[in-house]
Amino acid sequence: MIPRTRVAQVLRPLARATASTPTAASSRMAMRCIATSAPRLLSASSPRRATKLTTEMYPGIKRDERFKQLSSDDVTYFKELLGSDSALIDGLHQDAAADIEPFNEDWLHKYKGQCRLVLKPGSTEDVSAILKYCNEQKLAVVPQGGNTGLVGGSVPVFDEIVINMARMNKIHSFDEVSGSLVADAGCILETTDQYLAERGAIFPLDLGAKGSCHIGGNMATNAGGLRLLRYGSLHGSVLGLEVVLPDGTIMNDLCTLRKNNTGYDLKQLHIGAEGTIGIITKVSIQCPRRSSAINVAFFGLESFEKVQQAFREAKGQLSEILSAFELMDGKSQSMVHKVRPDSKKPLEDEHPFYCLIETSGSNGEHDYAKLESFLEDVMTKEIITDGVVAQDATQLKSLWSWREGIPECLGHWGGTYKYDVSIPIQDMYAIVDDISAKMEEAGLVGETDEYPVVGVVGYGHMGDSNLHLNIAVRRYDVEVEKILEPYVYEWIADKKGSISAEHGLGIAKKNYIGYSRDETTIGLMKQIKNLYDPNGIMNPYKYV
Ligand code: FAD
Ligand code: 2HG
Ligand code: ZN
Repeated sequence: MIPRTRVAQVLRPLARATASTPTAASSRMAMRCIATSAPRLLSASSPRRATKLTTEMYPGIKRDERFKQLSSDDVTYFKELLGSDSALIDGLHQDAAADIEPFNEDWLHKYKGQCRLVLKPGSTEDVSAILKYCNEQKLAVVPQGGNTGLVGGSVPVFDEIVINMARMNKIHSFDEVSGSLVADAGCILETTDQYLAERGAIFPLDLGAKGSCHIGGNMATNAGGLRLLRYGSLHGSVLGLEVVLPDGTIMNDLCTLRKNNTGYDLKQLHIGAEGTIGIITKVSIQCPRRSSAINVAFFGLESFEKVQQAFREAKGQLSEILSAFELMDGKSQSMVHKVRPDSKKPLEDEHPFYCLIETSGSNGEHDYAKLESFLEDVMTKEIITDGVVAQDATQLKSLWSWREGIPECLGHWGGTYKYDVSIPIQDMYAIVDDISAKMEEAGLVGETDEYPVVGVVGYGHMGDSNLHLNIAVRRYDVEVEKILEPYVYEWIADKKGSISAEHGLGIAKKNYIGYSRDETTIGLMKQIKNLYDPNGIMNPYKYV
């Protein structure tokens, strides 16, 4: 049983707020605005191999003959339209491979396209003119935000033109009474959240890639992230969107009201459409008040059964102040530690499972009392084995880094196979043990370079029954893939789970959609795609 003194040692009351002195709670809140990791910065020692072209990895995909090859005339048209050299990267007339590479290759270094033109529109009208032209000329395009997507959706497969939204990054308005924010799609999530923090509000989404991803990309993927448990899905918080359709038509549905039942809610189709039926250019979103008291606790537990018990207790006892309940298995934490040996581990001993709980409320003393009594209760009941609570902003950030840093650390050895699944909660972790055993049996896991697999880990958003099954590898390897697919998808379908809880389909899961959607639903999706994009120019070879 966890010694009670340990919790007594680590917990202390929050300082009271005064007008002039920053409190522990307010400094914690400020700290949460700071990105804990810059997603593109993999450790310099990462032994990364050159990324293969997607067309080599997927030899079955053929270039769609309906699409025109890019010509000099096309490039001239776009140069005149955008009017500035910095708004375009021309790889047709010059060798711009190095400049184009960051737009051609995904964050995982798993997918690599052959694009020779990157366009960076500066306005909705630019996007409209680009798409109108591309649609008439049958030039295929890939909308791109921060390029942090994990399913290969944000990069071309063949020579599609990349339309990168980074230059459209203005915040247009924020109503401090209603909480509605209107901003360009290319605003970086973290920057937008900082803007809101200065006004006492919070963006209702947070994720590890916040320093790079765009809010337009977040909408296009219907990103879930670390606090869906508290703020809900973007389908609920988005109030309106401005979207440019594939023929250049601008759909202005930038409503700033919470209630609007006048007809079909067309914006919902674009949330999670992954750039296949239009380009989101502006977002209107409901932003809650930022909590003034934030606490983070980190515990070790001896079984997944205990994790479920802790979650049930947390929901019951912390109810309205619970803002995150994240799960990490022991293996994921030891791999983070291997990559960052200088970071002090939150708990001295090793545990099979860890959880991170965050509370966010408006009354520090009340929240503290609730958290303290929750922790005492779960320790007394021997649900958790050991635990710590952040005492200041630095500790809070450090505890979160053990969770948020997992995707980046797992990439350290060369690559990661990622499965992002929803499974009924009682079965959520079993797939990790199952895949781990299969990899071991096949002799694919080991410490040295001859073994492709470094480790099989599970972590994720326990509060949403969303597990991230990750297989960290030294190289992408066909023997590993044979074990994983379609087995993982069959496993999920058998449990009536979802093969894509939050990252989307992209190219990675296009062929597996049938494991989570029936034929009628897929048929309707295809009709919608054809209705909006009859020439198929938007993000081809992906999604449905
Ligand atoms: P991109 O990667 O550029 O694009 C993603 C898709 O959206 C592509 O299909 C692209 O064509 C389309 N798209 C982009 N912008 C637009 C636009 N303006 N209009 C139309 N289509 C567009 N995801 C989660 O859900 N939860 C997480 O917790 C989470 N954590 C992550 C942590 C790390 C370290 C990393 C690297 C990724 C994480 N992701 C997570 C995945 C990724 O960050 C999200 O999917 C994010 O929403 C993608 O935004 P982006 O701007 O980078 O989009
Ligand atoms: C997270 O929750 C992200 O950290 C990324 O969704 C998960 O990399 C992954 O598999
Ligand atoms: Zn996630």
